[in-house]
Amino acid sequence: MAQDPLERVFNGGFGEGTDGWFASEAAPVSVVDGKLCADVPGDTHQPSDVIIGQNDIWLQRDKPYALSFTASASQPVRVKVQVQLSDEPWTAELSQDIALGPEQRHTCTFTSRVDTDRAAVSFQIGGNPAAWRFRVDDVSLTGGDPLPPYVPDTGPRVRVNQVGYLPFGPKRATVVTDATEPIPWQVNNGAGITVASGTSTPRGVDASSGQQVHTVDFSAVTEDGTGYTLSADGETSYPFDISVSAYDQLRSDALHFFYVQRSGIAIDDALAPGYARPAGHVGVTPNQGDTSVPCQPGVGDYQLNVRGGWYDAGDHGKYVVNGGIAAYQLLSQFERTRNAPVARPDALGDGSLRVPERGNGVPDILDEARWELEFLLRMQVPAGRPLAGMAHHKVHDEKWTGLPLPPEEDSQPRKLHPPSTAATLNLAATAAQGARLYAPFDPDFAARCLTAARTAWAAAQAHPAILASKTDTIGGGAYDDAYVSDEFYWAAAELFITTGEQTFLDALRASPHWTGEVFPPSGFSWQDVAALGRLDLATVPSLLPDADRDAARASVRAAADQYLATAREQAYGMPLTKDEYLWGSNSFVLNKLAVIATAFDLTGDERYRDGVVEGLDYLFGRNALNQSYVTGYGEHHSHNQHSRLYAHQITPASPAPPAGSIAGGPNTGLEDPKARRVLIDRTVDPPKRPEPQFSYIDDIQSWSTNEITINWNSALSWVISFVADQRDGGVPATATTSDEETLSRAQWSAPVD
Ligand code: 9MR
Repeated sequence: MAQDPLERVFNGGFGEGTDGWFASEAAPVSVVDGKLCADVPGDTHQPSDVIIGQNDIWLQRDKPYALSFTASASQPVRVKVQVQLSDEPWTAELSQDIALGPEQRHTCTFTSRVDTDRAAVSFQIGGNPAAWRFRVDDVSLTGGDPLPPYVPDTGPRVRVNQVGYLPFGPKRATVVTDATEPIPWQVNNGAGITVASGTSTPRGVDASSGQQVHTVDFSAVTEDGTGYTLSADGETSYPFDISVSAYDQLRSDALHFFYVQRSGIAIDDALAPGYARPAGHVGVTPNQGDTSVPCQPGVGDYQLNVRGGWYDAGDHGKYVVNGGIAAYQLLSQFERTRNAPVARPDALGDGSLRVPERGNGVPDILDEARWELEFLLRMQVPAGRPLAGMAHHKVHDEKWTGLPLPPEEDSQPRKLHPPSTAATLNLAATAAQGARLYAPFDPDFAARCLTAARTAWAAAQAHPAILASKTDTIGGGAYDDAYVSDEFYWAAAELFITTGEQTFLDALRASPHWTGEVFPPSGFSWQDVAALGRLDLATVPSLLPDADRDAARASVRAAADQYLATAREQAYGMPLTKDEYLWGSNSFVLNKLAVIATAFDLTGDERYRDGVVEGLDYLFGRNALNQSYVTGYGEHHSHNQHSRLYAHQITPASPAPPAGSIAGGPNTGLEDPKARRVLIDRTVDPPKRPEPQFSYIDDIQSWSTNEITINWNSALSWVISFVADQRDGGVPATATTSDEETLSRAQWSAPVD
């Protein structure tokens, strides 16, 4: 049945579990027989000591409302029912004491004196002397004008890359229009002078947005400038730049994100203005970590000092599998500048980033990656303990904390969760990678990395199937992974590249991924890491036999071709099909772009580079929502991402996510209640879920569409670094020769450019 358009309460019948409802920690709630049930303790003093309620309720001034619900109490009690502001000054529009006993329907009426979208319906059920059980069902608040279905603000129907186009690169845009025939378009420069015009290409209905669209190609415009606009069908796009340096600042900002996410160190205002904070989780009260963190019961009777590393995302957890792929991508971003024909290593060199280690003679990107690597090493089970050499899967709070919460104020106990094969192999892979990259700068650290990597490899061989539990989701994410053959392949690849030892080549050859597919159609991810090994076998100089390297390179090209074919089918130009809008979809786009970029590094074929450049347009606004998903970049950009550290949307005193933070992006799974509540249209029967590209909301509560994480920013950072390296689009002469020649010329030699 379609929802009453006057209904203000979401999920008042609890058909969707506890979605949309909050409850005091003292009274855990569950849904039993379709009713919300809570065991209310008897030792509280006043009604407001225990509250069950719902926020984000809309009220209109001078309109009458009726709140009704069916409730019962296991023994006679008095409770208070309120409709009130959910933040200061907390004033109540309705406040009524009610006696509860056997099940009964109650109705209370009131007229609102305020206009607000931040009211709450609350049942204040504390203050009764003995413990009791509260049951409630069919909560309804009706009144006010009918609510229109949610319509996102999508701005002009002409969709461009709001950040900028590279002078040499492809310049395409997408126009949402009902026109069935080609329509005229024109590009104006910042002075308002028309510099190009033409007609569009109708593309029919776009599968991932459900929109009827045309594409426009204005690649012929190559002059540097700001304030360009594209007009078509009576609409004018947001302004954009054409600039050789369009991505230079983002290259720095995308990496700066990692500094601000650091655990275990005070963030310096001089380096990150507005983001200064004391060190988080260094054993200082109220923190209960991370300098001496005990194992979970049954896992071990020891503590580890696991300080440092990066906070994973909007939570304060630290997870070895996700830390692994993020550290890999930073190290790979650096390593690429050593091997790729078109690269600018100085852009990542010492003094290039806003980090405390600048000026220490080590490329800053390696300083940043080391912050994580040191943490990963600390997660290894010490010699003499059960499962020695394995890595603990994760360390995080015992319970989920609320927003906002600066890291240094987190008072939850933290625990080491059981070691896993996947975490152990992430450690082996990244430590092996680190061993070769830090060797010129700090041989002792490099040696420590290699020893840890070998130990981890041996431990994983001995315990090849210890899998992290997918139900271990209290207080932190699971990062579970049922298949670890890809982690074995990746670790073997990194160990082989670094050491050249036959054992690791044998392990590679024995892997199902040696000849098998390693590039999933949906793109690689923290769970699917064989591609990382293959990309390095294809690009990093090693003792890999030539024929095997050729095969690895051919597979990268084939995957890039496949991803480009996907992008060509999309009127918005990105390599993502309508079925691939999953949690972190923006990172899937980026990781596919990284594969396409690698194909360019290997071949110099400009089709690949153009594909990467065009794919980015989608992330910076050429999409159904006209949304740039990177904070601080583009006219209409995400800035309310889910984070306990950057909770400006909730608390003005807390900063917004730093410039250069990428949001997870549209996710048809809509795994959080905020996204479900806002994006599913319940005024129709059956309720209508949004099209894939519309499955996103820039709201801090929508963690499944709008979180920030280290593995998404590492993907952004890698790709932006590639694109920023391209400068004016010059391709070294040799890059058009066979790829074997290109790479052998570039191997460990002085970089071109
Ligand atoms: O990025 C992860 C995504 O691939 C999973 O589908 C999702 C659910 O398991 O978890 C995501 O990771 C989250 C992690 O579990 C906890 N920290 C925040 C991460 C990003 O949302």
